[in-house]
Amino acid sequence: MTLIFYSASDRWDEWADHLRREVPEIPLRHWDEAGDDADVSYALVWNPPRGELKRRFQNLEYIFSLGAGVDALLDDPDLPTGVPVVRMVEEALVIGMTEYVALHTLRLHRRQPELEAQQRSLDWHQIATPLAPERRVGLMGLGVLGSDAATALTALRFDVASWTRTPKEMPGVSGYHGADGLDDFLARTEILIALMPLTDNTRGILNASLFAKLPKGAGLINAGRGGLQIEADIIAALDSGQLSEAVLDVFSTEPLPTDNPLWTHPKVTITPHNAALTGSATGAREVAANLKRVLAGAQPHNIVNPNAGY
Ligand code: NDP
Ligand code: OXD
Repeated sequence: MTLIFYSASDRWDEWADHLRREVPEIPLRHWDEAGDDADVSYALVWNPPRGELKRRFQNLEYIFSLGAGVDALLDDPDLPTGVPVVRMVEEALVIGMTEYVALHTLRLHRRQPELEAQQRSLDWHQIATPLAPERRVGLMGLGVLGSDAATALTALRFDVASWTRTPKEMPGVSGYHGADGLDDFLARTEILIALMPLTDNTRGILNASLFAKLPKGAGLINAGRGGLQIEADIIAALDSGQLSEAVLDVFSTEPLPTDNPLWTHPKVTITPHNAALTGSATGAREVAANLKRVLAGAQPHNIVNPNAGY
């Protein structure tokens, strides 16, 4: 019942320490270490080489994702069939994302990028902004990450709404859902924050026709997935003034190629997919708790619904 680990970006030594402390009863090895692949029951992975989980591990019972988003895993046409995928839900991701959302919502709300441009040209010029209760912020996605961000935004007194796939109620947040609720949600949203998974239903949703339904000069923050956005439409909307600013953490191609025009656009803030990073200590604790559930004969929490894609 070995647990195998693969990630090109997460530190194996840290994860190994934490996992061995949390679940010493489960043998652990790195993907590249020699061993009997037939013994592997669990995989803990981020962007593993396509097709390899199926090719190597015939007795897999669960695939644990090191990230909250599982789009890349589910996109593998050779993902082992019938093996449940479990997504990452843990507190470092939640806290990190809420910091990111609060930081950039406040930056856009207070028109901080314009103040920074003024400083660069030695221009002393006050910009008056409304107070938070008069600023309408809209979250696309009110899941584990979106709901914590919404709690912080409502504590800052923003006027917050959410748009979700299924009806969602949260105190202090106006809820919209489904295709029927989208236009009303967009019409009232001055700062739009995308915190949705990338699925067949959300791919390319941040496009020209959606931007046209926002009030002119709205701000955009995308910390969900690059595949949600059409980059050329963002640039066109910024150039026409339909969008005032875009804060982008995620891109269709990562790292963002150096010749991509988003890098140098004056109204774009780029961050390198670091809105929230899975914590090795906190993440290992959650994986261990799930493995203990499995050893006790129960199902792990946070199993992905393959039909919904998240
Ligand atoms: P959850 O699964 O908890 O929440 C997803 C939310 O998106 C839910 O509210 C869901 O609606 C909504 N949603 C899904 N599909 C649709 C749709 N078709 N229309 C409208 N709403 C939809 O995910 P998390 O909050 O944990 O994570 C969200 C995403 O954030 C991840 O999938 C990942 O892509 C991204 N992420 C990015 C990171 C970064 O550093 N940039 C770090 C971590 C995650 P409903 O409530 O009805 O189910
Ligand atoms: C995630 C991510 O999905 O880091 O966890 O993007």
